[in-house]
Amino acid sequence: MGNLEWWKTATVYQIYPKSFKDSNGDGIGDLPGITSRISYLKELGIDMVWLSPIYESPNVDNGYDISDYESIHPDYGTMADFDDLLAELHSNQIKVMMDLVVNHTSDEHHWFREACKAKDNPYRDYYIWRKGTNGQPPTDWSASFGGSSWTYDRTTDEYYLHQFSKSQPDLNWENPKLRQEIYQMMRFWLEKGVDGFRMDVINQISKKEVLGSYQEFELGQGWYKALKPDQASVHVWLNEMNREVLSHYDVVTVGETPKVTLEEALKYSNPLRSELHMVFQFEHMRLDRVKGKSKWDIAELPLVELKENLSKWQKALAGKGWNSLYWNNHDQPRIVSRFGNDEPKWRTLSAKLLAHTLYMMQGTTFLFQGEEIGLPNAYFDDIFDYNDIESVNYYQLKKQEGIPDQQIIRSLQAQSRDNGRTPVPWNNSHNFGFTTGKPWLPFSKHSDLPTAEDNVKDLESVYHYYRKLIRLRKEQAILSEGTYTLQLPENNQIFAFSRKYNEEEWFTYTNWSEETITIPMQPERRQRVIGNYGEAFYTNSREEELTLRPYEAITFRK
Ligand code: ISL
Ligand code: CA
Repeated sequence: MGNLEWWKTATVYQIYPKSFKDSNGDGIGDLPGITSRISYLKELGIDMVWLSPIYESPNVDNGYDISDYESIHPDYGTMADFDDLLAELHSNQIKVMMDLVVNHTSDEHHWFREACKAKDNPYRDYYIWRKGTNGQPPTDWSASFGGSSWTYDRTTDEYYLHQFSKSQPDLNWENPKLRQEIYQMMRFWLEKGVDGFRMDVINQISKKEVLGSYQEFELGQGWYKALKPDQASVHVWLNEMNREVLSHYDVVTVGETPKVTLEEALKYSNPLRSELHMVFQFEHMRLDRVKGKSKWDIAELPLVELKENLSKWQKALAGKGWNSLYWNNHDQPRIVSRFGNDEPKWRTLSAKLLAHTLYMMQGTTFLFQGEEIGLPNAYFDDIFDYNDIESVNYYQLKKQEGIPDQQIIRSLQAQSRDNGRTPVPWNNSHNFGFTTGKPWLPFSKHSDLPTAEDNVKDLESVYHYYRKLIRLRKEQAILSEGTYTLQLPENNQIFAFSRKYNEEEWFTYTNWSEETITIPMQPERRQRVIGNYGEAFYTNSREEELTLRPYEAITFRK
């Protein structure tokens, strides 16, 4: 392969530390737990680990509310445990990406405590303050997890802005001193040797342009519509961050950018602009809902729209920016339960199909813990099992509106962020080998839970399929560099596309249904690269046709 940047053929594995592996029996996953599983990660073949926040935090939003950026939460261990983990991963050629949460801090952060003391406190301007109007918040914007996005501070008689919970006050990026503090904190981690950052809601750090306008919004959606992301200054600040910090180290960066458009993603990931390497876009995560409604109004996935959408991103960023490729993270339901089929009969096949489809595209692949074994959704049917602040607030709100429990639980089962946060089942021993104590969150209630150990033993498992795909992406330049063309765009059961690189051409066919389907195919395309039904494919079909079995995924080369 040519001089392609290493991260273009890489797979990044996201760890949600709380649920990965507990080492001391307190029911909470921790850093030594991660260190104890490095050989599992190494075998899988991943290049980099992204750690969800491990910093000091009151855990109102499970660590996305940070009270000290430069210390480790005691639940996860000590700084020495972190240094060990980093060294061990590095000696296994696995890089480390940290979660950078700098749109907001926790309200327990020292900066915010100071800021609340007085209007002339030196930290006051690290946050965003406005006067109320007639005893009401300055605007009627709603926060992401419910309630107003303004909270009143009695001492100084002003409101502070928060796009998320009231325990997550938004930082004021207009303040150059604040920006320098953040850059200094980033250097602290870079000097330790970390290899990159995933930047939480980074496209929402600029608010100046919209402060001052008043609009009415539905609860939980307000900030989306009011506080427009991707303002011009975001690009200016990222460029500054790049110049002052990132460019001095060998790092990879990915911005989490909810609501990002193609046009904006092209800016963030254009190498000539020196901002980020890539962003997480969310359009494909919003297709299985009632149009115009919130994520809780679930609908069936329209495959044709998913194909259109992913293909649009493939086409538009090719040669101009770079795509991230993901199905799962700690905010999303499990993909095998969501876009696949988690009935015992189909779970393995459909999990492989989902992996296959994504890993044949162009971009950097992100794999979320548990996805590599086909872990299904949580299926909690008791409201007390839910932990996530967004889910709990949603339940309370709907309850007040008089919506029956059953209906609320149905939405939570489909969309709760807890779906992605259940502990990893490692083996079939007590508590699935995750902890000797009581797990902080129940395991998935699905009747047929896969375990990591069974997956490793079984060469036909989802895990081994991911292994093959991850390796293929490193060996085959066509996957990182080839052009992409959607095939059969109108077909609502088959997702098919081709890749082309120099003289080489690959054709991927995936059947997203339980039916056996025959489609036209040129006869010369019959050299199999990889498929989820093992070696054989339907050879008894006519030469110019291909028959795909339920959830079959296969790639041919010409
Ligand atoms: O999960 C969501 C709502 O269902 C998303 O809209 C999510 O809030 C958004 O993608 C931002 O997520 C990130 O920042 C949040 C944190 O709660 C998420 O876990 C994090 O990934 C605030 O820090
Ligand atoms: Ca622990």
